[in-house]
Amino acid sequence: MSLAQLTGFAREIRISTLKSLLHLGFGHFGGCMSVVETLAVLYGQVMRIDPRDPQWPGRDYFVLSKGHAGPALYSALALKGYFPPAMLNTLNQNGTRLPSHPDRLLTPGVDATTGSLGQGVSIAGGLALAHKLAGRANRVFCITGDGELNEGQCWEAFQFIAHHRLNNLLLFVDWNKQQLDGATEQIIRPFSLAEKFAAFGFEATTVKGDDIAGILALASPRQEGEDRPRVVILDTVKGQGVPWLEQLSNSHHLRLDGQMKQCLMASIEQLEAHHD
Ligand SMILES: Cc1ncc(C[n+]2csc(CCOP(=O)(O)OP(=O)(O)O)c2C)c(N)n1
Ligand SMILES: [Mg+2]
Repeated sequence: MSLAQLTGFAREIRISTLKSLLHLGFGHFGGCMSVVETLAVLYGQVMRIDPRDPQWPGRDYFVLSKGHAGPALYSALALKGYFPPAMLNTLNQNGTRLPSHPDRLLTPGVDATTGSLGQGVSIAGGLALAHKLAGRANRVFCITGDGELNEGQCWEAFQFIAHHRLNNLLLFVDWNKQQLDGATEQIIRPFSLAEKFAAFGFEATTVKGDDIAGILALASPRQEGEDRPRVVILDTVKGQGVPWLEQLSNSHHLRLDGQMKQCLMASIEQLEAHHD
């Protein structure tokens, strides 16, 4: 996809995610919005995948370690053709194949079951090691949240990933500066993520989380000899791309009241009216 197409794909993911959450009436709005552009780059351009054959052994793998952003992933998958977009209206309903958090046994295209924060990073490390040991070219992509980094398990996994020189794994941190119950600075101060990752053996780069060209440039495969795994710190805003959500300090999980529904419908209309 061209940059313009990726921008359009991101907008489609954003609209579709907002619609599915509006239909449900509640959900993790803020953290879904902040990963939209990264999902667009990965699913629109970077990952080798075959939506007609979700289990294709040669595919690249994706682990949404911040599993509460599942609805954004589902929209990307539906738009890529893994399943009919109409299924998005079953989000988080009884009997659905789209639970609020991803389940690899339920949803075509979901490679890892996540939602318990910290665990996805370890799963991604294990997948990357398995591919490397087998001499396979599959890559592994993983998105973790900045609040999720409070989990000690993440840092165990990062040591493991760097020790095993898993340069076939690309890690993204959604640095939206907010977690469930407030600002990350207030809850457990993260200090410099880039310096911490560098100390853990990663090559760390920060990019604006809506800079599609910048994210794309950092997602290229590591070259021969570039043994350090790469982490891309996404400088995002919780609620990204939806102005009234960006203003909220509590967009982590919203149960929509009448006024919020109106705001959301207006935002969807604006996004739908916009053409690049
Ligand atoms: C082990 C575990 N503890 C607590 C939770 C509840 N929980 C869900 S999201 C969240 C906050 C995560 O913050 P962050 O990673 O910054 O997410 P984002 O801002 O990207 O939405 C918490 C505490 C969980 N899912 N798993
Ligand atoms: Mg966060």
